[in-house]
Order: sequence, then structure tokens, then C-alpha cells
Amino acid sequence: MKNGKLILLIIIFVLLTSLSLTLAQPEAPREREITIEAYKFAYNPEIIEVNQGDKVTIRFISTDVHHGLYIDGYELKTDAIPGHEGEITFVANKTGKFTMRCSVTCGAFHPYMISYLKVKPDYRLFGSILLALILFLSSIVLMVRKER
Ligand SMILES: [Cu+2]
Repeated sequence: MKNGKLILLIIIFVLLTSLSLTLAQPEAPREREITIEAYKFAYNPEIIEVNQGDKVTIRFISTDVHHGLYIDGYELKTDAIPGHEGEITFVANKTGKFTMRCSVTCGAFHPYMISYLKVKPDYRLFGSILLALILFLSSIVLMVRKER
């Protein structure tokens, strides 16, 4: 392939990528308030799900004794006793499944007090990159055909 064609292909790729990124407007970050209840020896709910970019506020409530909540990966922590709730506010910028565990020794089964935070990736970003890639490959195919 000649240099001129290669440069043209790169220009097309950059244009297509930026076009599809513009078309796929990123999901507006949502503000979410989630209440997690702690009791011996579990959390309710056991799993919380948010989208990447969401601004998350966790209200943390204990219904019996002193409990804690530590989010692995985000390294965030709060605690609560009945009548005195805890709160964590953060932007869910890391995707994946993170363990949330009790950070206050609260009894025999304290080490088993676990729940999960799931942060789902922004699929639209992947979608637009995929679209750009498909358009790019089709333009290569078309160019190669014309050369023949
Ligand atoms: Cu506990």
C-alpha cells in the first residue's frame, strides 16, 4: 500500500472514531442514594449495582450493634450504630466487582459479613469504538477492491 493511502486511512479512522464518540453521548452521570442495612452478620442488600461515573451516596444503617463498611478497591470506610448512621459519597470511576466488608469486630461471624459493589462499565464507549472499527475495516476493503 502506498504512503498516501495509509495516511488517508489513518485520517478516515480518526474522523470515524471522533464522529462515533460524538454520536454516542456519554450517559449523564446519575446521582444515586443507596441505603445499606447492617446486622449480625450480614448486609441488606447483599449486592449493589451502579454505573461507571455515577455519583453514589451510601447511607449506612445498623440495626443492632456497632458495624463498619469498608469498600475494597475504593478504600472507603464508614461505620454505624443504631440511631447513628454513616455515609460515604464517591464517584464510581472504577469498574468491577468490589468486596465490601465489616470493619468493626462485631461478633463471632464478623469475618463473614460481606457484600458487593458492582460498577458496570459504560458500554456505549465500547460500542462507538467498535462502530468506528467496523467502518474503518469496510473502507479498507473498499479501497483494496478499487486497487484491483
Ligand atoms: Cu459487623
